[in-house]
Amino acid sequence: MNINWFPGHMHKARKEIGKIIPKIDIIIEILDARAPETTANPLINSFATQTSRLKVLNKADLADTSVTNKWLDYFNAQTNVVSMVASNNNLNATKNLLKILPKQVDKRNFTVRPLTALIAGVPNVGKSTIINALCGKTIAKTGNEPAVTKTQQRIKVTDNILLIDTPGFLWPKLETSTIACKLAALGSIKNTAFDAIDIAYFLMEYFLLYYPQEIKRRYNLELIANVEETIDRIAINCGCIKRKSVIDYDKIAIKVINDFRSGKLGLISLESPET
Ligand SMILES: Nc1nc2c(ncn2[C@@H]2O[C@H](COP(=O)(O)OP(=O)(O)OP(=O)(O)O)[C@@H](O)[C@H]2O)c(=O)[nH]1
Ligand SMILES: [Mg+2]
Repeated sequence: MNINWFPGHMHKARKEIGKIIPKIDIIIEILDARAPETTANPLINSFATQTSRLKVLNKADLADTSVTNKWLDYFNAQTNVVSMVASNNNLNATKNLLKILPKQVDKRNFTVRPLTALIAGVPNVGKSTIINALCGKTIAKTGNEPAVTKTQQRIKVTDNILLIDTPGFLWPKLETSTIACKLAALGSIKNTAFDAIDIAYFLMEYFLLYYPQEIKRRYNLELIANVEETIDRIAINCGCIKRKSVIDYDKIAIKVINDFRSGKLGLISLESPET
């Protein structure tokens, strides 16, 4: 399966980030805690080898906590990288960012020129939401779809800290279909750019391997069969049937994807440092 979604505004966003990198004290890379490796944009590495880096595993409220802890250990063991978790439902965790930031950059007088941090990441990981949480009010536009932020926005969160919100962007060629499927499942690729049925089967194969209990519980299944049969049974249990008893695969696929995205399946991670 080939999913590529790199519209013009992403190309522009990438160029504009490249231009301001020399004026940045630190890059705050927002990752999705459910897939911190897949949501790490390789283009950010390419133009910021010298700039210090803080990785934030956001949406931790949706991820498998034990896996997230493994990711934190994994990243914190790397040189020049500090990582932390953030989530919608734990404001204290997110606000921790303001305490960690000054410790990660070279000391200078921030009252003369504020500490300037660039918030970057793939679409829909929660960059603008984090900025709003830090400000305590809605300043940046957010939305449950990719490519909500279209231009850079500078926001002074304290007298000494300036954050720059940026539009999420991907990279022109997604190397493997696994990467593309995960980005699609997480909502970083526009829904119209992929086939929901492909993504639902991809997810179900993974869930049956790593999270079968969650699938049984959510869809009232007694036994787990193979992927095809499981999707068919779920469709029947959820009433995703068209006329003449034919399964509505589009409808059940969208349901499975949405159940994963919203956390209705439970706390699930799509990758761990070991895999
Ligand atoms: N469950 C959960 N949802 C979150 C969290 N952070 C953000 N969201 C949701 O994720 C969606 C995307 O958030 P945004 O802040 O717009 O994401 P963004 O990274 O700025 O996206 P672009 O501007 O499109 O690149 C919104 O529906 C948010 O409410 C979180 O920690 N937990
Ligand atoms: Mg945004």
